Amino acid sequence: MQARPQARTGANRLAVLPHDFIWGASTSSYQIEGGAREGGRGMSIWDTHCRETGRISGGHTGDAACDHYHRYAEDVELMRRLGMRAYRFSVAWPRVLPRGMGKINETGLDFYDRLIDELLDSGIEPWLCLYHWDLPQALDDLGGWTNRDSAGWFADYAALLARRYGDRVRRFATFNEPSVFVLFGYGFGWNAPGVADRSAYFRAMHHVNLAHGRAVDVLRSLAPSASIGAIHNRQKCLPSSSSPEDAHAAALLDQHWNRAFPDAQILGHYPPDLAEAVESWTRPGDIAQICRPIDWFGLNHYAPIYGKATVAPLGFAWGDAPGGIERTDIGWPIHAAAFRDELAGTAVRYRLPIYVLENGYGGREQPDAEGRIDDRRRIDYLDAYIGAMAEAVALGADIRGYFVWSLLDNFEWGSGYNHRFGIVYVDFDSQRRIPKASAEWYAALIRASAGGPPRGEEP
Ligand code: GCO
Repeated sequence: MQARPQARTGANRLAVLPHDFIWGASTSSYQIEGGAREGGRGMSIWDTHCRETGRISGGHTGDAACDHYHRYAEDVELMRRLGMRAYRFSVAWPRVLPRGMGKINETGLDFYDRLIDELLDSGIEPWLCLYHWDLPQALDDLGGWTNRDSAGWFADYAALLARRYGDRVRRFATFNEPSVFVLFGYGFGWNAPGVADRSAYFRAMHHVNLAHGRAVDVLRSLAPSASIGAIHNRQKCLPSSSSPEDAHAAALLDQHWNRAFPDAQILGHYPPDLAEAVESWTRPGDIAQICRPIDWFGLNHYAPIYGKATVAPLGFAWGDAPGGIERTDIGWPIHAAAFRDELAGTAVRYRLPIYVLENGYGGREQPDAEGRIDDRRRIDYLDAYIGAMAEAVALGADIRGYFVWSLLDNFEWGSGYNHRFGIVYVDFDSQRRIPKASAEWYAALIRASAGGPPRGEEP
């Protein structure tokens, strides 16, 4: 048994957190479920993407992933043992509607019934994300998010989930990181469906926003106790160099990366440099349909990102961080103060309760000779970032939960299984789970988090 690490974020720093502060973990369907050909599941755009040569490191796919489809009870027990109060997961749209619409797959619905019931029986609150990037391939064949009908497809999918799970699930997130899957999937072409086209990018941006608003209406009407939000990445956008061109590119990247979706969904307008570009796809009443009242802001954050000048159609390119900064084992910058500032800024801009629904450390750790994983760098990262979150609370940000990314090492998109984000190690050959030192540290932190004064009614 590994030495039980003391929570270095002193309990006194956590005293600013509300007494009902929620500690949890997050995952996503394509990254952990596996069972890609089981139980009637249909193809997703990521099944297709992984089969395109050169797309994924090592030719890895999500076919087996963490085999959560079969091992979900074991994984829920892990969370219970670690003292987690909540679990954010996503439903694989093609597992419940194999062609994205029409014929329902009862076996797929049954899987999430079992998962939700296992969580509730273990005293863990299910947080259900409707979409974490695995669009049914059959809908992509109809244009996917570039097709304005996608808002209706998504609303019908939301209705199916609300009717089936609304009696047991209160927390619903419409989308995970829309700016990432739209920019990387339709702007840069790096992620599924691998399109790099300016027009497709802005059509997808607007239709995903429309789909969000349509789903909020459906959830409100079919799951009356629903507490609804959306999950957005919020990261400071910095220039790769001191050139004025890179500064302009970073400012433009900020509008696309941080504001294209929350500004439309919460403030009721697109950022200035995007409004004209989406105008072609906007119809009267669209903004009112997009901007529907929600209950909380889901915030994902790892590190600042960098923009640089380019002649490419979007006017910015993905830049590198300058040398000489601290980085994780997979090269991501470490900058806890930027997290604090992002939380404080988000609280002021959107004036919603905030739940941190992703934050974590990407590494490459392997078990030592005794089979232990002493991931000290992950503990240091989590300690620094949770401390920064507490500082943001002390500055007045209404932050009500923290969900570590991730419970398990999992399929990290283009990096396959090479980048490990779990506090629990997964041996992908045997599917054995090994809690890392960070898991025990996180459990100790949860116990130490006495929390401060109540904050009134939860949203
Ligand atoms: C994202 C996704 C997660 C990632 C995690 C680490 O932000 O890309 O929400 O699916 O796995 O953020 O990159």
